[in-house]
Amino acid sequence: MNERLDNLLNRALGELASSSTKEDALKVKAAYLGRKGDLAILLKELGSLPPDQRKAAGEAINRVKDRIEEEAGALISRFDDAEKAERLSRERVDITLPGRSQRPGKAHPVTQVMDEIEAIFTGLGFDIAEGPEVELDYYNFEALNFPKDHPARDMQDTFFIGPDVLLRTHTSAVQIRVMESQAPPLKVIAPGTVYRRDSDITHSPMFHQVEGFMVDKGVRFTDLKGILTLFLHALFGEKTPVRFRPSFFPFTEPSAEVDIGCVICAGKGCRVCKGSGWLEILGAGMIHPEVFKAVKYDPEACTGFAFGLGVERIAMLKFGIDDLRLLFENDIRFLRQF
Ligand code: 2NM
Repeated sequence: MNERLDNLLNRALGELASSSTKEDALKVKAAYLGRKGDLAILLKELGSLPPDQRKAAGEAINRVKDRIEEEAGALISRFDDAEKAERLSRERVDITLPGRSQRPGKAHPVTQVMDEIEAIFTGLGFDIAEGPEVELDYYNFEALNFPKDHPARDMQDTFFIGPDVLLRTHTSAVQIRVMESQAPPLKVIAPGTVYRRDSDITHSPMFHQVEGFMVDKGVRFTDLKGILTLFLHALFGEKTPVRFRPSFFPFTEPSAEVDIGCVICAGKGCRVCKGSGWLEILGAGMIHPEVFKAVKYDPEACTGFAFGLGVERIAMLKFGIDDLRLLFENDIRFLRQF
């Protein structure tokens, strides 16, 4: 019996030693320790031994069984450890790789300039007002003292929706609505989208304006000059030259156009300022008594100034954009630059 056990143990250890996979090792283990394995056969034979030899033989079989179990178990867990180590290195995650970054979105250059203009005027105590883009002829023209035959009212310049309904051509219409519903003193700007039947390299049928006004007892042309000069210095820099030229608008008297020294050539004369050294940037004036009458203000009791500007033009000058159409194409490669 002992010799058979020794042989069996040696064979088992030899087969385990030459197992190259976990599956091989499991087969060897089953062949010796399984229910129909070699050791089970020896155990069955115990009954045929003389009674005085059974105990020692049983213990010997158990020692061999324990030894094979121990060796097989150790080998199988070495295969398990090797497989785990291989999987860990194959599935390794490199936590030092930089993450995929996301570009934050930002405001369109026209919106950026609009926000900046609003910040300057709210800093001076102005309120912000809004109004409808589909407007009545009355608010867009009539109350603003545009004569019935004024060329701006022409079908050629204005998008009419009906005989008395149109797309607003300026945000001055908002100013009329504000004055109609509130008494002076008032300091208000109206930023917004406006529409004109104009489309070429320098005109878009849809563009943006900021118009503003201030009404109180004793507002003078010097207030207009002071506030607009301060505004232009805030927007283009303290050293920017500013000049006022006489002009004409139906809703103001007297009226002025406001120029700044050319930001492109510093006043030397270039293509953008057409050699003059100056850029027209604002229209302004003292609000016409007829406008006050339309909103039922007493022109003898209060005075006011008003102004208007085009946002796209200012954005082009501030950012050095030479083609208006770039502002409307929404090409992400262009927009990312601002
Ligand atoms: C301009 C030029 C001059 C203007 C006038 C008014 C109102 F409603 F108060 F009469 N709002 N905006 C005005 C005056 C606008 O734009 C070139």
